[in-house]
Amino acid sequence: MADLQLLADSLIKGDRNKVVELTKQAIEDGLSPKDILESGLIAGMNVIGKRFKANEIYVPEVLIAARAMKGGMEVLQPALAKAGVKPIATVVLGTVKGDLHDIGKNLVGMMLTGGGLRVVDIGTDAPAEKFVDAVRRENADICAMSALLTTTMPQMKTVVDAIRTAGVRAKTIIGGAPVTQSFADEIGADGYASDAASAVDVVRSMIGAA
Ligand code: B1M
Repeated sequence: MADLQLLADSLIKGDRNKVVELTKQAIEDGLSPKDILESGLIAGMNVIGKRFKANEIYVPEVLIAARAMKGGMEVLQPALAKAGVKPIATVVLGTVKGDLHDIGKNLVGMMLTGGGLRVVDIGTDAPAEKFVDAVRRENADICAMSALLTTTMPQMKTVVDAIRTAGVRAKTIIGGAPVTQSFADEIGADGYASDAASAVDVVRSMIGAA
């Protein structure tokens, strides 16, 4: 019988092959796709998030765990769709106009995916219209922005304003090395997170799923 704790532990170790094998086995054994996702893959990713936040592990370990998670998700996705399991919310994520840094953004995306959210990544150097279009198209709950340059931080206000003017229901969250809570307050963003693991907690509380 498939062991979901072993699945979570294998994800924490970043053992992609084992994660793929155990996910397949769990499906074959008839476990519910929702349980495999929540008690296996997401449970493992939650541990990674907590350890990353506590500085017990660093970016490479998170990336390796996220790769393992992706392997498991590829196997699980068709079963989830068949079972009608929906992601808890949709997040449009991008790095703002003028900014090409994407390592942190990608980490945030991986952690959000690991937290059970659907992430639509619109890439780097994304102007406000691209955020608004994606939020509309995907009927997104959250519009998430990353910026690594002090010179591109003002773009976040442009996006926050554009989202508001567009009249879409999405809430906004910002982050990135130079970004602070007080800047988020100043530009009227709904949320701020200092790191990828915190982004999951903040987004979950923004959608009332904390
Ligand atoms: Co650039 N760069 N860079 N760079 N770069 C910085 C940011 C800089 C601090 C270096 C320095 O001078 N000490 C500096 C910015 C100075 C400033 O504005 N105050 C800088 C500069 C000046 C530049 C250029 C202008 C250099 C030049 O060409 N003269 C240029 C700009 C290009 C552009 O964007 N238009 C440039 C270019 C580049 C590279 C292309 C070479 C490369 C980027 C490669 C890539 O991303 N694919 C690069 C890199 C790698 C860096 C440093 C060294 C590392 C950034 C990084 O990836 N960190 C950086 C110096 C540094 O930070 N030590 C630097 C690791 C990553 C995991 O952390 O992105 O902070 P971070 O993400 C964290 C959190 O911030 C948070 O979670 C992540 C994980 O916990 N987070 C969020 C991020 N987004 C979030 C969103 C959220 C929530 C949390 O909610 C939505």
